[in-house]
Amino acid sequence: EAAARAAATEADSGAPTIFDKIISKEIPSSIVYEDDKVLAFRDINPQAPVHVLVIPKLRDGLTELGKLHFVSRMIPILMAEPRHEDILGHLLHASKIVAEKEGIVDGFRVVINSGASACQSVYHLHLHVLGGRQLKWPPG
Ligand code: DGP
Repeated sequence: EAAARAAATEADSGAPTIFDKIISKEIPSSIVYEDDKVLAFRDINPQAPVHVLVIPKLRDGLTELGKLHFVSRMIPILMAEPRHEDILGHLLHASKIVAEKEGIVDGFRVVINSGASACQSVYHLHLHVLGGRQLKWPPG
């Protein structure tokens, strides 16, 4: 648990993340859905038979926040303001499209790990879409 927290804190440097290279396709990923605003791709370390990440294409997870994303320890979802409602809603809607495409509409989970205490490891806003098995509650 301490190691996971340390890794999450380490990852929170404010620098561009691996997801920038996934968006630009410098790093290949298994894409499930893509449109002009979001990209959905399979998690490299799946925690369920279906484990897809949905991310906004613009760095820092939201839109138009400019230099803010270089501020260390900035948790993407905490940067949300009313003007970001469209992209936040778009991300949630995209998770529905992913669930339909992956055939998990009988039961699935959408998760945003936020900050070190939640073991966030990539500081680019992302929704986890998990399904394809019986999920337990509460999560660990
Ligand atoms: P979180 O802990 O919520 O920050 O989740 C980050 C997720 O990103 C984690 O489940 C693993 C995944 N991930 C990290 N690097 C890569 C990568 O290079 N490719 C893919 N497909 N997923 C990645």
